[in-house]
Amino acid sequence: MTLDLSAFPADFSWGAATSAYQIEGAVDEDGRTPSIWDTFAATPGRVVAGETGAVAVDHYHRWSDDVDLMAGLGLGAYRFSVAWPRVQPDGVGLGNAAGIAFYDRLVDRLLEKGITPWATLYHWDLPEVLEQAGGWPSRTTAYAFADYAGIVAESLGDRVKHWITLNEPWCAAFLGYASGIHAPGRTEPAAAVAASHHLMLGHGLAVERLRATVPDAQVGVTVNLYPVVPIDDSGRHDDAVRRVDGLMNRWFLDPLLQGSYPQDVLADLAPVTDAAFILDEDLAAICQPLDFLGVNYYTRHVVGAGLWPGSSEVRFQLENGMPKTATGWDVDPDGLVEILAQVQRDYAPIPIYITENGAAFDDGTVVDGVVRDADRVDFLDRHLQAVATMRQRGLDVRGYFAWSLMDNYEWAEGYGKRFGIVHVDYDTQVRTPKDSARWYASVIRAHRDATMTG
Ligand code: IFM
Repeated sequence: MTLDLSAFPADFSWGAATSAYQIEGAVDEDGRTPSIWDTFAATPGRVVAGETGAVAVDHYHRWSDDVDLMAGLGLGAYRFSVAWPRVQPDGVGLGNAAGIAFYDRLVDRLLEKGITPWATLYHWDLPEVLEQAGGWPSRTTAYAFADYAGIVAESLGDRVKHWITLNEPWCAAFLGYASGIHAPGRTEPAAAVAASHHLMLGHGLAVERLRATVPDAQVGVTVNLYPVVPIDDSGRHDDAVRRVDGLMNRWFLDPLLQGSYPQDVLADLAPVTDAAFILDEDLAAICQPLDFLGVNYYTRHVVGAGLWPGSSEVRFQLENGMPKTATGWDVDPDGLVEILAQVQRDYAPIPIYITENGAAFDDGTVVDGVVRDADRVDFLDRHLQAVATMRQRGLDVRGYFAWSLMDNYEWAEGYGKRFGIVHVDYDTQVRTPKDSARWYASVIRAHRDATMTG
């Protein structure tokens, strides 16, 4: 282990994360209606091998064993997401008691086991009925999201004190509505920009509901951040860096934390949209005081200017000599230091939680109850060391959630990419902690022992 545990305070949160559509299955039980992911996954050609989350890892039925599994690993916190179409099947109006009851049971059991529940309100499963009404490009979806947040807060807020409004709004907006590789699969750049704005507006309105309903709540939002660097130091690629950093990082961080959109990105977007959907009062609504910022980190982007002189078109360099995960992403723990340093440099101090970090690798199979995943152990070790480094540099990082607790449905990649620290046999649903889960449990134990005796 390269990890220096002395950098982590006694109350550091050691967690793991999942999301509803990726693990629950049971898509038509107890009143749940389709989400955009049910529709998307059922559309031929959208997901590798046509796989869907209809069964996923059957967590909807196996939640109790799964909580035992978490307790066995010594997790102090569990980040899950609430399925909007389970809790409010019509996307508007009343909550669905049977759907809410599932999260009631889950939360109660987590608390019984001494595991702090962290609820994410939106991890990409918009009720299909709301997409039919316009989806996130429509302003009404932001208001609907606030109402849904109110329902969940009223149901769980007596016990859940840690809330994340959105997971990775960049993905929801730009993969969902621009590239179309995620649900709902639209390829409308202007709509994607509107979607990003309405997601953030929905966040701001949801924060108000959460605060009104759960006065002692810790409320934040999770963004996926990437350090962006040029292909070379010639200076030729600086504008490409600015553009990609602008749209992937600053487009979200600036309004959420500073109450303004980056002017350079608005200018970049001018050929795509006049941004008339941004109303005067919106930025104040978006920029709510937050208790923490959730950061998901997976990799960096290496970018260059277009292939012909004077072109502003950005290209991503994929073959750059870095080791890769099974999804083809660079393994780059230094990138976590860099992006956290960027947040520390550019924004007012705010507590940070790493709400996702992890990697897909082509793990071995289960042999005698063991799964060897040395790549993942090394990955987690080095990324946690990056967190330690930033703590030593004064950044207030308060917790870390491994992505993911268990193998699950990796969106358009289907089940082929395994991110879990716990292996799932998709035929039998048997869970087997991988070496990485055992390693993570040993880190948590060692930290607990050191801070109790120290
Ligand atoms: O599986 C996803 C998760 O849903 C959101 N963040 C990235 C993970 C890996 O791709």
